[in-house]
Amino acid sequence: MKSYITTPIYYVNGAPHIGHAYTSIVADILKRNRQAQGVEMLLSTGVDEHGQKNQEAAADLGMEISAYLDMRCAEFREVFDKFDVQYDYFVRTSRDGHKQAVADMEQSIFDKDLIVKHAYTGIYCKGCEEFKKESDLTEDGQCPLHPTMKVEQTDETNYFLKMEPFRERLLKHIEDNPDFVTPPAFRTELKQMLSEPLEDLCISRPKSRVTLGVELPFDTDFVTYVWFDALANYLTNIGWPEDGYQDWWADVEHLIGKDILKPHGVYWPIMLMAAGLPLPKRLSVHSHWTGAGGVKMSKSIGNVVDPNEVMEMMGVDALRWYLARHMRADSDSQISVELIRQTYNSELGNKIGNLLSRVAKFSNKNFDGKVPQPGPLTAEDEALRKTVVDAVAGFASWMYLPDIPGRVQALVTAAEAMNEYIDQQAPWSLFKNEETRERCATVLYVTLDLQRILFEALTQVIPGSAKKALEMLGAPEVATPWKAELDKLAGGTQLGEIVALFPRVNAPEAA
Ligand code: ME8
Repeated sequence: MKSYITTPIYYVNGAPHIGHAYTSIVADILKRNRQAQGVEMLLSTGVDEHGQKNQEAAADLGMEISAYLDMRCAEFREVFDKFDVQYDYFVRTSRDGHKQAVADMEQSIFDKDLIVKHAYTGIYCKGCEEFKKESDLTEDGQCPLHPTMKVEQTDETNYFLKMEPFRERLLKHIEDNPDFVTPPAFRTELKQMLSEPLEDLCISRPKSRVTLGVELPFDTDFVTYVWFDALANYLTNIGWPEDGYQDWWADVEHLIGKDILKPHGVYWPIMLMAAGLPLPKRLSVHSHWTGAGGVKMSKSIGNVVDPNEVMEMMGVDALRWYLARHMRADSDSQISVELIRQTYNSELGNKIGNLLSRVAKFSNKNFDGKVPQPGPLTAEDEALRKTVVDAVAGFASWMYLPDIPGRVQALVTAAEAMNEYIDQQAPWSLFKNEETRERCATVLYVTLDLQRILFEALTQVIPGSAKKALEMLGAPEVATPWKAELDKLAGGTQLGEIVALFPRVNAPEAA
């Protein structure tokens, strides 16, 4: 089986930030989850290089456009690489093959008389790269998503895709496929967007205003609207219109933030219907990260979380963990360096890392650097094994975006159960008497083997740290397909070098 996950392709009018890192990291978690089930995966992420705001950002820096795009593109790639995002395809919309395929799609829709040319007067938001209605704006006439970018009154002749002929069909598709948009709050929002007749979608920009884009195949005075071009990446990445793309397209999940529900839930399906192509299987929508206290992150407030700063202070997995664990399904979630630090210390440090280092160090010292040989198991041992295996199996079954926080919580619960067991069984006391030493070995064995299972599951969330933990345990390679299986860590296995996985990070001294 094949499965294809996409992230949005990000505008390069600024450096990558935590929101971009989030969607690409959760895409990576989903990819690893499905790969562990033996599914062949394709993950695409990348950058959206066209449009007015990228063009203006290059001009603001006084840079030549292609040098500017190369610079930003490298910054995005670097963040994804540092944060262990295993993308298979890094999208750049300036790629020739992409541009040609976009032109092919436009021509095919034009040939069906679904694209018309007419004059248009409207309000344009460069931030969204979209025309807005008065009712979309705030009381002082600004775009609520981009309050610092002034909207512009625009009066031009352009090409438009007819949308209304497809509205009923799209609504029916949403009705017939309850999982087309998840979580349900965004499905409701999308249905609301489709509850009234749709205006035609402007799919061109005159070259007098924007030059950075794909030239229209049927009128060279225009470039393609950046959203039309960008959305098409999902198909051009997998080789459309050449044969073979169908295998991936049959199971595609688009991950998006709620800010871009309309282009993905309205424009994209209608573009596909107009081109006579099947709709994607699933749109998984997430809310936004805000600063502490629910305040929008902004440079002027100084509450922007810089992924690189978090990495330097606590490592890559502190951020991956926080992002996976604390995004709520359909409401905004808070993030700050301090919140990440607290979660890192309390969960990764105290609950997961300390247990491993305590048990592995004790076994290393007292059992000749080896995994102790277990004796007969007690009811308590069996109960813990069942709790952990059930929790890990629950975590590891097929995951969609909104499932991630709950699934990660199940792993924390498993770690808590192990900590409780160790406190109750107290192997350190058992070791002191000759007659309870075998029991001590069994308790250590049970926890080491269960921690192996826990860290095998954690390779999907925090791959770098999980790999180190498995090396410490002397665990065999994680098999693919994988499932939670007991007793794969043999008694007598040589333990690896014991290192602190999540060393405590103290709050920076108050200035
Ligand atoms: O919209 N919290 O690009 P973009 C969570 N080029 N996620 C966030 C976020 C936040 N605070 N801020 C941004 C575009 N994101 C288009 C997309 S796709 C064919 C074209 C993430 O740079 C989230 O995934 O504005 C959001 O949808 C995306 O970045 C917007 O990125």
